Amino acid sequence: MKYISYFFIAIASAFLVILLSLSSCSPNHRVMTSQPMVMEQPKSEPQTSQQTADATVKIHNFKFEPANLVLAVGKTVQFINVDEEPHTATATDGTFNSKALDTNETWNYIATKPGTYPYICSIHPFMKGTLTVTNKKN
Ligand SMILES: [Cu+2]
Repeated sequence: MKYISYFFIAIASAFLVILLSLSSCSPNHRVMTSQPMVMEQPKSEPQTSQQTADATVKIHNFKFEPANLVLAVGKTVQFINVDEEPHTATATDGTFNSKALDTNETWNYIATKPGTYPYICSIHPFMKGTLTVTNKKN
């Protein structure tokens, strides 16, 4: 008789283990099926950097195009790198520094002080350009 009761206890505990594993599975399943639908926020932010730029310098084939740009004070120049290589627009006197721009990345600089600012790409210092900021209000 002793052995039979042990046998039943063993069966009962095995049954309990099965029940527990089933019940621990079912909440996971419920969570997966009843997850609320999250609507994605529409990304319709306008590219303001494009609208506010008054001039553009394209960085193309390891060159600044145009290499010489004249800009009135208060105006914005946008640098855009269309090369596969990263480039920067870095004034040699430290007035501005775009940091590295990846392909198709843009960087805007607002001309704040009249003067002539030679600049290079700090990654490829043979790349040279000049930004001239004038006093004109046009
Ligand atoms: Cu470069």
